[in-house]
Amino acid sequence: MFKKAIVRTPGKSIINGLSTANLGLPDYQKALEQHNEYIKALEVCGLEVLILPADERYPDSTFVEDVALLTPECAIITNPGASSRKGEIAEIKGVLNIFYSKIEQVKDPGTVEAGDIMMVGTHFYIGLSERTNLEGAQQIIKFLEHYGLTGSVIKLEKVLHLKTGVAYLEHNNLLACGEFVTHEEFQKFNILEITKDESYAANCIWVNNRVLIPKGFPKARKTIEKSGYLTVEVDVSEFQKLDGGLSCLSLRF
Ligand code: CIR
Repeated sequence: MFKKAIVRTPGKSIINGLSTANLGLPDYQKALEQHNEYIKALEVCGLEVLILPADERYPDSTFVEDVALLTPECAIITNPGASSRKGEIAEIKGVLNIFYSKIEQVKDPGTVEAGDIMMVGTHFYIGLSERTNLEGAQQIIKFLEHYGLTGSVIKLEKVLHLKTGVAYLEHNNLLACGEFVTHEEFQKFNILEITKDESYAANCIWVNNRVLIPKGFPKARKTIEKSGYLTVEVDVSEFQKLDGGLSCLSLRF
């Protein structure tokens, strides 16, 4: 169970965020409203949410998930592969000091964005992507092993981050889309398939027996509800325009 979450309010500079989505520019006001709804949804799931102020210097800083991996044993600050996002790590350090006494940090030439890391109990799958390299993944695995946890790497073919296409919903259930549906490493899970036309909905988050899902993906919602979960729908259209999903918007621990 998670108790807390950290989020960062989007800034006006969000319109300059990185994107491959081709869905147009995000609307700042709408993004703010959606962010508030997202916070409320986390609170509905029982989380106490720490809301960090907007940081205009970093257009993608609302995607706070990417800059740290939070485990029950330690926090690991990442080293984003996107150069425009590197400065975000200095900002998160001070915040994590409040909650964690054990803090590690990925160093160059290793790069990692934690959207590439999926936690399954005490094991962490690390996607090798354009943002996360093998050196970075190996540093993460070393830190994890130091604290009695484990990690392994998964090669990505098409998606931005591992969790763009896969989400662990506990109880051995794995939401998966595209390249991950038949991925060898994931066949031990009960795969709940998300069809390609609703691929954005593969990025859901399990929070204390509920599943937050993006608004507007009825097939995905049905699949998840049929598996016994209560869902909470959140409209995150403005973040989708920047390739960001539900998981990217918070650090949950
Ligand atoms: C980026 O490209 O870095 C942001 N526009 C989106 C980050 C999404 N984060 C995630 O999937 N964990």
